[in-house]
Amino acid sequence: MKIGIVCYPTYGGSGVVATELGLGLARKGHEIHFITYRRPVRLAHFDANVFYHEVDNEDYPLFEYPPYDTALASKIVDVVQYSNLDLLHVHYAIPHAAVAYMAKKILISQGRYVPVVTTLHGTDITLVGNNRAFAPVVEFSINKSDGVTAVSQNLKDDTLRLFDIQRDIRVIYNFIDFERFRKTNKEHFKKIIAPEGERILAHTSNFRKVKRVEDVILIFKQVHDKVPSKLLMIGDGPERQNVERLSRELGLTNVVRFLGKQDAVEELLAICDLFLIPSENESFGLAALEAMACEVPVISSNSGGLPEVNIHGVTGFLSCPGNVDEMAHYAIQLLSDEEMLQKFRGNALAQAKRFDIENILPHYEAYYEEVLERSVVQVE
Ligand code: GMT
Repeated sequence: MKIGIVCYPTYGGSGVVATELGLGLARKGHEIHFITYRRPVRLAHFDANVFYHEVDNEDYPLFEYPPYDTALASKIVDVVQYSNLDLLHVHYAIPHAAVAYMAKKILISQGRYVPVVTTLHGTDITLVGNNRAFAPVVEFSINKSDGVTAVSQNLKDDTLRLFDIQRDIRVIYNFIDFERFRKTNKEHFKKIIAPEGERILAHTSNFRKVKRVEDVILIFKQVHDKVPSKLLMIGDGPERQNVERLSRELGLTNVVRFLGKQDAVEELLAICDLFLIPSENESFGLAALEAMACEVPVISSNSGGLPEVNIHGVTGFLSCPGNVDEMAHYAIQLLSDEEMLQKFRGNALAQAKRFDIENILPHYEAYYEEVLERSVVQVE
């Protein structure tokens, strides 16, 4: 199949999932065309089945906001025509589902039909999409997609609750590539971070409000008071300054390390004992899955799709968003009991295996086939 993939090329989960999906499909022999405004972070190596088309977003003094949507629609039309794509898969509804609809209409006017699959990732529905500034367009473009997938059952339920959706939404879970995310021996590195054998906790995110990054520091403060430990803060974003200040105020400067954006997160996870993700909302929690694949149990909130990934009392513990004391209690309990920690490590790996990319890719392939078949009938 020749598939066009549109996504945000950044460190965000949706861009990561879209890129890994494309690369996985390319390994299976599909021809993949990424259409993005910058080379996606994880698209680092040459692959004969992978093509990259950069959206040329021309700036002009008249524009306060360069018209990304128009540039993207034009690029999609161009790539579909000249690379002869069978299907377009857009990740993150805003604005990609609407832009894909416009491109589809232009192509129809040129006598060409390209079916569009939209994957909903979370904030495009729960946070931004639900905002009145975007809602009518989000609803319309979901309904006009030829296929719609959501990365968790919870996100599907939210979408149906928040919008008037007339089409079926298929749940296809996010996935993990065990070639990359697995526990490797990084003892030398562990000794540098925790020379006294301290426990190592980690958090990864884009440091936006929805992640409740302050809670990570507050939980760690309680843990550190009871268990010798270090915290790795991986990623960057708007809340970073606030949480750096908070960690200084709490006297944690020497035990919390802010590492910024990191490409090889798996190497850091390899030395960790516990992962913290106390988000206000999280449609799936790819970061939690990455930790679990590296045998790191998870203390998370119970919001969104997290309970579909992290199993309470098995792979970690879940509490209501904001319940810092309970999360700290669970963390201390787990880190103080070596036998329990080892058991949870094994459970985390076993649960992560359910989301192995090898198991999930066939679901996307089957869904593409289904959508293509439906589209042929429609066109006839
Ligand atoms: O979490 C973010 O702010 C980034 C966002 C994105 O669109 O990249 O992540 C969303 O998509 C990820 C991949 O499907 C999910 O794992 C995240 O849970 C989801 N984030 C939220 O729902 C807040």
